[in-house]
Amino acid sequence: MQHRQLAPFSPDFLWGASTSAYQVEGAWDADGKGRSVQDARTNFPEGTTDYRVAADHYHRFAEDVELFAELGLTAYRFSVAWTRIVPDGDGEVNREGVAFYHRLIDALLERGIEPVLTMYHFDLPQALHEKGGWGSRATVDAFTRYARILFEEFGSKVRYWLTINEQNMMILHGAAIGTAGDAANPQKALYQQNHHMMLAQAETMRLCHELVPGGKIGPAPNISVVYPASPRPEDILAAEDFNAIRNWLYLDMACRGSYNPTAWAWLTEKGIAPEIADSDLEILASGRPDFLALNYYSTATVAAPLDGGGVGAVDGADQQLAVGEEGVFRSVRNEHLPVNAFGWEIDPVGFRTTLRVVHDRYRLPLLVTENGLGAFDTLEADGSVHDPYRIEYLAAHISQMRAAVSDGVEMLGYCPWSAIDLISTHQGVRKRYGFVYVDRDEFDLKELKRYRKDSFFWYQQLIKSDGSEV
Ligand code: BGP
Repeated sequence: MQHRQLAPFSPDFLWGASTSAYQVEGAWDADGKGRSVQDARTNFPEGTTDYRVAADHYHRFAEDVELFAELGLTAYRFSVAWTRIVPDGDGEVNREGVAFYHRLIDALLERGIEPVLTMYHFDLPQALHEKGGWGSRATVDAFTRYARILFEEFGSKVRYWLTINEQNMMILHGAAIGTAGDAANPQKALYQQNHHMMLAQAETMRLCHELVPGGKIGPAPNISVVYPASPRPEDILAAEDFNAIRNWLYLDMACRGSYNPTAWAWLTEKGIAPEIADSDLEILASGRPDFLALNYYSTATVAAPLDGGGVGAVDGADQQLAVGEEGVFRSVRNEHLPVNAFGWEIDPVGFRTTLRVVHDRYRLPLLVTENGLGAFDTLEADGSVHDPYRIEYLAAHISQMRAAVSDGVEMLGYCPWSAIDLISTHQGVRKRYGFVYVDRDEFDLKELKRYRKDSFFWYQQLIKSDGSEV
């Protein structure tokens, strides 16, 4: 639909930006912090670095928050490292870790920046991992206890809470994100982990409403609509199936407290359905989100499986590149879409469609917690960074988000990835997303000095205009 006049963004729309603890903080063992699975990770692709220093935000957060204020952010989405708060996941509380997030949150609030707190972003405590991780029910209790600590500590300061970042990607791309482990039936193990995360999430949402007056909480999966490769009914069915497996499994559970029927049929058919205890259903039904957060980078396009088998897996699959599923769908390249330097398709219109479909399905306000372009940036001799490609990407997505608002979608805000350069989940430092350039290479830390990119000044102007000057 074309609108003759686009609706404005509301004046209290949150114009933010995002990071996650293990990708930005560094200081991986400072001040009593425990090791997370990310700190213990050794399977980094050749040429990439680890997260031990990252952007050294832990030591430079004050300078970074100043930059965020100058940028004009009205929200900042960050994650708390579970291992700073409870180093071994379920034991003693580390007061120094708690104090760090108080300092960060206070600095944000002093500058009128709304903190949006993710409780868990890919960095499970290594000690819990060694005891079975999300495969064990004990991790549900450890997470709920950790959540309670966060609510009690920060509940008077933080209004917006996110439970688990991209739970669906941890399950669908367990090998890429490091959750797969080496169980005899890795997929079954992953869906058992998934079930436990769902329980932890439901308990946490319920707890938030009990402990944080006025607090708002939601899940933060990676959601994008799945297109059929053609109008062939079999392709449309394949797209519906993958929509159920990729998207609705997670959002139906968060919003309705039950398994999506199509996804459940697939889990049962494959023999990978999780074990469910009687009391689980009650727990799952007891938590409800106040809004839905979602990360969006691109859409997926799929076709019906071939008779002779074959799923069209994409080489080097990461969290955005779909892999197929034998007998269900195969992934195909969408020839209508350009790709970025890392093979991810770029689809701003798909963003509008995704926002509409999710809003229509669940009728909850939406908060975009990630969207952005990973690219190779160049720091010029005069300290400038020219990133017109990033501006183009963000402008196109913001325009489509405005169209979605005009279509009737209720939006709380937009937090693109990322506020500042940080370590990519898969491609190290060289794949940059930030508005602020951090001067370091993969292995040469240099001085980690901060530089404002062209996109910084562009986003600053956009925020000043309440999103009207895209
Ligand atoms: C999402 C993650 C982020 C971030 C982003 C970009 O899946 O939630 O943590 O990494 O993707 O991905 P990448 O760094 O692999 O380009």
